[in-house]
Amino acid sequence: MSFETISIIGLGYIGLPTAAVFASKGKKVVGVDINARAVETINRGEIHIIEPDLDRVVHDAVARGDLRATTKPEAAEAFLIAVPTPFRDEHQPDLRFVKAAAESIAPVLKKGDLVILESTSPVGSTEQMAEWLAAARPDLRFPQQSEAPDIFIAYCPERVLPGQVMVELINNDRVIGGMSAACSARASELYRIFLKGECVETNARTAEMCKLTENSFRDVNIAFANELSLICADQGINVWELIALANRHPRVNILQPGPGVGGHCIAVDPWFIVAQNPELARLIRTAREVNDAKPQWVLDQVKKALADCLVQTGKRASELTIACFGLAFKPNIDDLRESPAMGVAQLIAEWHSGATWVVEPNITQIPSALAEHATLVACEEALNQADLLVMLVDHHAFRAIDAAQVTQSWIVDTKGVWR
Ligand code: SAJ
Repeated sequence: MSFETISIIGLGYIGLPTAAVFASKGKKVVGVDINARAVETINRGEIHIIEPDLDRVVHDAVARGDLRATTKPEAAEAFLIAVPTPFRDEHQPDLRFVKAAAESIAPVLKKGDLVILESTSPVGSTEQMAEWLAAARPDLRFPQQSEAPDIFIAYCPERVLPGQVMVELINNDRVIGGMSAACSARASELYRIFLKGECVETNARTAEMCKLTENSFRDVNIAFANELSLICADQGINVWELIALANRHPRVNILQPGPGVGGHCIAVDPWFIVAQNPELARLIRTAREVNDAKPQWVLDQVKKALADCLVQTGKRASELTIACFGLAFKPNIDDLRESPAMGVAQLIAEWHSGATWVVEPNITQIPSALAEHATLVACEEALNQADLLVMLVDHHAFRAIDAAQVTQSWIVDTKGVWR
């Protein structure tokens, strides 16, 4: 049976692009979100998130009548759940939104439907979701109850890079973790509607762990680079040169240090592994701790540089201006959420008695968290007038600055731009 109507629950950074891509293939897509404003925005053919090319695809799909948003689930042949899975205190995963999404679709489920969980989730979440669905619909048979179920269920994690979602969504291979082989086959059929990459089938638990593993792999590797940056600073070695040299080895590929690790995934997902296996996940936990400690270390470097500046210039701290370059959570985007650069800028602004300036070419207004203690200035002004420069995000615009324009003697460079 082909899928004529597809419902996406959660119209955020993953759900909305996925909805738009199915609609672009001529499917009738019903997007569901509890945020009424997001629903209204989408139904006007506009978007409430920032992602290159998404606006055009959503606009066209809504204009053709293939994509429609609502706050209440409706009948469909396939349901994809793409809601947030944050963590609570002590880094314990919080599945409350998955539960609410499952319970909201339960009343409209019918024999033959497919339910897919896409949200990053701890191992066992898909089985848990299946239990919630079964409890709500005792009249239907689920994969944990029958080899010939009425409802097919799979876990299929998203793995797209923010900023390149519309390309990666279509081209990346997809891990398909069905609760049975039949569930996997059904889910693969769904993704093949738009996927150019391969559907690689496995079971639900392996697929859940696979998603967590991918982001933990990156976190551990960034932690290695961040730890090297601390050791090199202590040893008087340029970490950027060191990494470039080590990476000349055919089997070495070290990532880049920075002010810490941000975003909504890499700094979160490893904790899901740690929460389930606290005794065993020692390296994964330590990597998180190393990366989370980096902003404070950067502040300490700034304090040392300012102390030196005070001695050399004979000025008071209140007379000196510190300029922070970059606030986004990574280069060439305007997303400031969960950004270590924001964290460092805040630490500096709250500690420093003089002026703190921030340069962020991707925004036009200072974020409220910084407004009280910092000022947004143009790049030129910071280069011409600030006493101490702190490089936090290696945006293209900053890499393009001519070395002759950077005349300050006091620089803390977390990205190796002004090495
Ligand atoms: N970072 C470094 N050094 C590096 C690379 C990254 O410090 O060498 C920092 C970035 O500045 C940023 C953080 O790490 O603060 C995360 O950035 P990222 O580009 O590594 O990843 P995200 O969070 O944008 O997207 C990741 C991706 N996962 C992997 O690459 C394994 C993406 O494919 C996932 O879909 C996404 O998480 C997600 O949604 O889980």
